[in-house]
Amino acid sequence: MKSKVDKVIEQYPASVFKNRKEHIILKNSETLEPQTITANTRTIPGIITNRGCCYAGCKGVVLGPLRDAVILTHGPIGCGFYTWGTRRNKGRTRGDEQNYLNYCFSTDLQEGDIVFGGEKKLRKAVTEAVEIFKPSTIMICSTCPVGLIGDDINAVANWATKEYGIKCIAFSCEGYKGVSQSGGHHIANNGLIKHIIGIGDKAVGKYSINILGEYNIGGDGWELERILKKIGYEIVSMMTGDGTVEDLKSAHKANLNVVQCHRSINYIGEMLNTKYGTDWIKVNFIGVKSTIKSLRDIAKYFGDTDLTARTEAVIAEEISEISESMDQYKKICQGKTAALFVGGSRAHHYQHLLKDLGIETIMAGYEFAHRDDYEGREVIPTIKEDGDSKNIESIVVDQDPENYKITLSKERYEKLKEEISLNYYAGMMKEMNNGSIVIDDLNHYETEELIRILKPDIFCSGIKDKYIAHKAGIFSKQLHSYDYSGPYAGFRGAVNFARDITMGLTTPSWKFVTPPWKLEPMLEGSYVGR
Ligand code: CFM
Repeated sequence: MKSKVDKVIEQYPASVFKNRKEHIILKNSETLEPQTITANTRTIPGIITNRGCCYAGCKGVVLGPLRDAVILTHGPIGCGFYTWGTRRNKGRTRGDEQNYLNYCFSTDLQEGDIVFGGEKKLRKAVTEAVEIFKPSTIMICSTCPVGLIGDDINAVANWATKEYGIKCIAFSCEGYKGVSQSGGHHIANNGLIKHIIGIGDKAVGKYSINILGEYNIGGDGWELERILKKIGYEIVSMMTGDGTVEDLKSAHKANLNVVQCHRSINYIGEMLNTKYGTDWIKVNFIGVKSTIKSLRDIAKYFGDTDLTARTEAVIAEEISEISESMDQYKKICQGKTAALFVGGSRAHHYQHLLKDLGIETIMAGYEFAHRDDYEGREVIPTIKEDGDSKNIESIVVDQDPENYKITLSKERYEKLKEEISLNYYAGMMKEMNNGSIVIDDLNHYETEELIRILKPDIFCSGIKDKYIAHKAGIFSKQLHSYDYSGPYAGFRGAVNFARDITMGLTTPSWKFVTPPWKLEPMLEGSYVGR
């Protein structure tokens, strides 16, 4: 019998089929060979992809949430504007500190600047920012035309550092570099390691952690902070949701790095491990069961009886607060199916929360993840061609003689490695059900077709494709911005998500939409635009 994947693939012309075949996998738990997927390859021109650009990954994703840095976009105004706040990374001002999240800084390059060069304008913008806002840090982020005309943003950053005695860092994250956002993550991570992390000397306590790859979308980071502080952890820095450069400076002092989004920040996790000896563990705070597991794993790392007892007490308390609501919502959600398509980690993380509600994920895909995010870090040495490696710097760090420390003995490390994801991520594919579909860089045509063939009850994705699902009479939930809701992480977040999903599923609207495949004469093939 033909599989669902075959049915999709056979509709492609042979040339497209050749390009896409290795990006679509039908999970087969029986095969003894590990299943591999092709990922992180350049988008084929002409395909409508949901991916963003390198600048979006650097400025929009990793640097954007930092409150106390002026992040100056060197480019035409659209790039700055569209990466300003639309990702819903939230931040609260503490005391009289600097907070620039409300501002959008851009050099607003015009045609004349593109022809005659934009460096002068950039210097002027830096001067203006210094005079008006007096920031201690300015980060300059390049957009496509800046790379094309060759403005030397590093020279401007060096000049500003000397001239104004501030920290001014240049990020050459022109949109066309690498494959997508993921190249931008790498550039931002390199910059933070080179210029910021390691220069602070804040004294930290025994249970000190950094939270890596948590961007406080819809307030997720605040929910994690609430739970972790209740247990007794000290959060040295959050990278980078509601984060600050000031906190990042002392991130190397923390005793453990807790990694939420592996794709966007695994470079920092690894570099901190090599340079300072800090271990990282992969966690997932999306989902009730996975939050519990993550909290237990962190406690296991520290191996302290009191901390473990406190962890269990907090878990019990939190569960008693939410279980009644979760059970109510579960009654409605139970037995439904979901298809997920998000950037580089949420298509995995959200499977856990959906499972808590009795919803099965039948398809999951990433826009720009790498093979290790699908298959696990063990495949990294076998990745032949990394689409980002051509024009994105890979930096190598050495042990820091003064600050390198080892927290665990060799024996305890080896023992613990068998119990928890220590310096390791297993990827999404291993946890998926037999017969489910894993798909890389899903395009709009495939979105339409897979919705038509699989008919999931929920399609979780983003603003670019949400309405494709709605036109098919299928509820769609945005997992990037949460459709103005959230937080969805941790315990209280799980209830918010359950409520929103239940509302979406039970709204009568879907009954009023006739899916295009039920309309004559549109029985087969693509329906959007007809
Ligand atoms: Fe990580 Fe993210 Fe994601 Fe990502 Fe993103 Fe995002 Fe995302 Mo949108 S850092 S990879 S580049 S979890 S902005 S907070 S939701 S695509 S799945």
